[in-house]
Amino acid sequence: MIRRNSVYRLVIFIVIIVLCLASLAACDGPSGTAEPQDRIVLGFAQLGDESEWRSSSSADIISAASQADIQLMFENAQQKQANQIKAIRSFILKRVDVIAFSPIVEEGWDNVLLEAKAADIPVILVDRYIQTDEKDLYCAFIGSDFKWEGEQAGLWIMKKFLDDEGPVRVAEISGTENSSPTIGRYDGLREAFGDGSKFEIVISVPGDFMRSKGRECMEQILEETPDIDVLYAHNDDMAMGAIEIMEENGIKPGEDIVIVSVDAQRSGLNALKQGKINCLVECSPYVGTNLMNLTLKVSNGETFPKTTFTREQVYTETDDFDTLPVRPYG
Ligand code: GZL
Repeated sequence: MIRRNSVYRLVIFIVIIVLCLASLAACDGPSGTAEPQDRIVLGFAQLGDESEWRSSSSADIISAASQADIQLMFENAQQKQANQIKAIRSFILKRVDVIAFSPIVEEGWDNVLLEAKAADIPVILVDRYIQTDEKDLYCAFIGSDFKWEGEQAGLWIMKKFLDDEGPVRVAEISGTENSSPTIGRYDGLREAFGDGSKFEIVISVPGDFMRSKGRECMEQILEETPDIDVLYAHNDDMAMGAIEIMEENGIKPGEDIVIVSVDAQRSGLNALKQGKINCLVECSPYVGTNLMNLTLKVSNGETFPKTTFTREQVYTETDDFDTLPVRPYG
């Protein structure tokens, strides 16, 4: 009897131990709630703070990362490619899950992106493209179609001067040399005009997307080609700098010189309402949410689009200004 009782007690003891172990395994944490999965870590190398657009881009990415519960490592390269490369290398050393960046210029990325590839860390291009002969240095692109933007600027100018027999003299203040937006906006305008058109691009000066350089460029334009009909600026900041110089020289922006700009951020939209800019081609910096969704897909091995273009439109002097967008940042 004693023997049967002790066996019985042993069996009960073992069953209790097994049940306790099973319940511990089922309980994910002290509160019984699931331990938070390790958050995905995204390393983002922003190119700088050169413009209102860039500030909006940074704010949007930071906000979207927080909402997506993605741990964001954010580095600002202050418009230096070497700093962007250094930031990407730091992300590789830290073994982030995904790297994303806005390449300040199109070339010079092969070495660092080959290092990311060797470390098996996927790279997403945001905003701007790269030129490379290497394969698979990045897995996706999110941003704008810059050539489309340039074409829209050209088409609007052609419509504006439809009844003018020409020549129509156009001055251009372009963005950062060898960057995707500058290349696309430069080519797009010229393709819209076509060969032998009445539109003559009499001067093109690089303004690096900065307001201060937009001022310098406009001073150079007034010195070298004073009688222009149109100013085409590759972004609002340079257009605003040019407008300051025009007004300082007694020139009425939007009247004496027709102005077309790209971005349509706050300063551009305000100038449109004031009649100082005649046409704005939108370039959207608001890719944060798309970038986070893409980061999650890439990191989780799900299918994802190789290219995601932002939706953009054209705002002009004839629009109902009450319908113009209100910008969340910038
Ligand atoms: C365009 C972006 C450009 C903006 C500028 O996608 O790269 O850079 O048009 C910004 O305002 O500086």
